[in-house]
Amino acid sequence: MASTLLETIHTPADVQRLNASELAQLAAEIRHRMIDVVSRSGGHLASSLGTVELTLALCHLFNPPEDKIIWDVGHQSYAWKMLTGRNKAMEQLRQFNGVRGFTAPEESPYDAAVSGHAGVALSTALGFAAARDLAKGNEHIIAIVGDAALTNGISLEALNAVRHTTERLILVINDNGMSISQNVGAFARMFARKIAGLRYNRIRTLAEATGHRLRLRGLKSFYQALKRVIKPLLLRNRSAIFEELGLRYIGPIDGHDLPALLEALQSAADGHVPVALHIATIKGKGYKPAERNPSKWHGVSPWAKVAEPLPPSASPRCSWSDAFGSALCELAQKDDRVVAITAAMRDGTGLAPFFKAFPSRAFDVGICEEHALAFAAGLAAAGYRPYVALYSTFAQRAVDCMMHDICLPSLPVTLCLDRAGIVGADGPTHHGLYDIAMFRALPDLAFYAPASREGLLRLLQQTLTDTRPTVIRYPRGWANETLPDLPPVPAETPSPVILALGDTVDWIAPLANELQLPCIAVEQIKPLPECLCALKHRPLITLENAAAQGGFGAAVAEVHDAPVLILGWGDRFVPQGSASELRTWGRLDHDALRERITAFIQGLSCK
Ligand SMILES: Cc1ncc(C[n+]2csc(CCOP(=O)(O)OP(=O)(O)O)c2C)c(N)n1
Repeated sequence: MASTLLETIHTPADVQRLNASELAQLAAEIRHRMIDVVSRSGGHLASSLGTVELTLALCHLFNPPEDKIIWDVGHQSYAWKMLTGRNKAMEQLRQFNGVRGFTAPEESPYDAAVSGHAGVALSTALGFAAARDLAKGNEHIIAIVGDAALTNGISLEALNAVRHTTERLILVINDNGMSISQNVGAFARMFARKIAGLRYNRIRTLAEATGHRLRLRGLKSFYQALKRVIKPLLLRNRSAIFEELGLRYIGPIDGHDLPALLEALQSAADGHVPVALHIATIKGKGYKPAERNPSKWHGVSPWAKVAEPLPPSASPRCSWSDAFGSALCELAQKDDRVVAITAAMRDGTGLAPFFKAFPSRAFDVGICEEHALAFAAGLAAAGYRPYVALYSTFAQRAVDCMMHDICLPSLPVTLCLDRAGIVGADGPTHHGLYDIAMFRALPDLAFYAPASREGLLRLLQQTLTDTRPTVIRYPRGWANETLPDLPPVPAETPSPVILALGDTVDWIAPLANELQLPCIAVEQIKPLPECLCALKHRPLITLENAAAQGGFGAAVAEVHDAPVLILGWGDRFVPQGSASELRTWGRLDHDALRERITAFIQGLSCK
C-alpha cells in the first residue's frame, strides 16, 4: 500500500489525473523526499527544489516521452526523475550503478538528452524541433534553461537560430537570479528587473479583475494606457530582445504558482511561434537553509549521517582548489600583473579569497569558458599575467581558444585545470579525463601535473618567469603537502621503472614499496620529463589519472625505445561512484595494478 501520493506516481499520466489540491500535496511530498534523499546521497539540492512546480506543470500538460523535455545542466531534474518512474531508484542517487545526478537517455526514455554541461539544451531542442518539422510531427519540444546557462555562448548561438529553424518550440527560462553563486553580466541585470515585471503583471491582473467586477467602461482604456505606458517602463528591453529574436515573450511568471504556470505553458503550447516563457523561481524553495544560502546548498555532501561535528584533525588538510587559490593570492601580492579569471566557479576553483583580496583583478565571466580564454589572451597581450581556473571537463569547450588565441601567438596565459581526473559522484559528464589528450598536441605549450601542494606552488611560481602558455592540471580532493617515499631508481640494474604522473603517486606508492619497484613522481607532461633520457633502454610503466588513449603514457611511448605499459582510464566512459569503486571498475586499484604490472614484468622476461 502506498503511504504517500508520490508513491502512486509512476509516469506523467499519473500526474495528469490529479486535481489542484492533490498537485499541491504532491509538490510538498516531492520536496520532502528530495531533502531526505540528498541528505543521504549528497547532490544538487537547491536548484532541484526550485523546479518542483515547473516539473509538475510540465508533467500535467505534456505527454513525455513523445513530447521532448530537455533540461539544461540537468542538476535541477530530481523532481523530474521522481515523476518519471525513478522515485524508488532515487535511493541510489549518484551512487555506483545508481541514478545519475543529471538526465541520461540510457537511464530513462523520459530523459530526451544527456546533460551536465551548461548551455546546450536549446540547441538540442532545436535539433528535435527540426526533426519533428521534417517528419511533419506534432509533438511539443521544450527546453528549460537557467538564467546563467542562458548566457553561455552556445545558448546565445541557439537563440540566434530559433526563428529560422522552427515555428514551434518553448524555451522556459528558469530565472532564480543565481548561477552557483550570484549570476553576473548584462543578462543578469536585465533579468533582475523581473520583480518589477511581476509587479506589473499583478497590477494588470488586478485591473482586469476590477474591470470585470465593476464593469467600468473607462477601465478598458485605462488598462490599455497602463499597458502602453507602464509595461515598457517596467519590462524595458527584456521582452523586446526576445521578440527581436523572433520569440514571443511571456512573463515573468511566478514559477511557484502552479495555476499561473499551467496557464502560461498552455498559452505557449497553443501558439504557432516559438515562445520564451520567463519564470521567476527561488533557488532552494521550501527548505529554509537552502533559501537563505543557495550557493552553499547548490551541491552538498550528505549531511544526515554526520550527527556531530567531526573532531578537528591533527594536520588540517587543504584541498587542491584551496591550495591553488591561496598560492595565487601570494603571487598576486608580489606581482601586480597577476589577474584571475573564473567561468562561474569562484568557490569551486578556490578563487573566492582572490576575489576578496583583489576585486579589481578578479573576473567572473559567467558560464563562458571560451570567452574566458580569449579574454585572457587580450589581457596577456596587454602585459598582464592571467590565470584562468576551469574544471578540466568544462575546459574541453575552450580547446580552440587555447590553440588559436593563446598558443599560436604564444601568450603567457596559465590555464589551471581543477578536477582533472575522476571526480566521483557527478559521473561521466564531469570526470576530467581528456585534457591531456586534448591539450598536449598544441605546440609551444608547457603542461604540468603537480604531485603535491609543494609542487603546485613551485610550478605556479615558475609561470611568472616563463613566457610560454601553460596548463597545470590537478585533481579533486586533498593535496599532499609533500611527496610520499618511493623506491629509488638504481643505476646498475635495467629494471622497469614506474613513472607516476601527478596525484597517481599516491595510488602507486604502497605498491611500489611492496614490490620494491623503482618509481619516479613525474610532474611534467610537455615537454616530457628530462629523466626519460637516463631511462632510455629501460622498460617503463606509466600511470595517470586521465584517459590512457592520447595521454601521458602515450606521449612517452611515442618517443621511448623500450616497452611501455600505459596505465590510465581505458577507452570507455567512466561511470559515477566513489574513487575506490571507480578504481576497481577501471582496474586501477591496488590489486589490479599489482596484477597488471606483474604480468607486464613477466612478459618482459619471456622476450
Ligand atoms: C560548461 C559548464 N560550465 C560550468 C558548469 C558548472 N555549473 C553547474 S550548474 C552552474 C550554474 C547554473 O546556473 P543556472 O543555469 O542559472 O541554473 P540554476 O542552477 O540556477 O537552476 C554552473 C556554473 C557547467 N555545468 N557547465
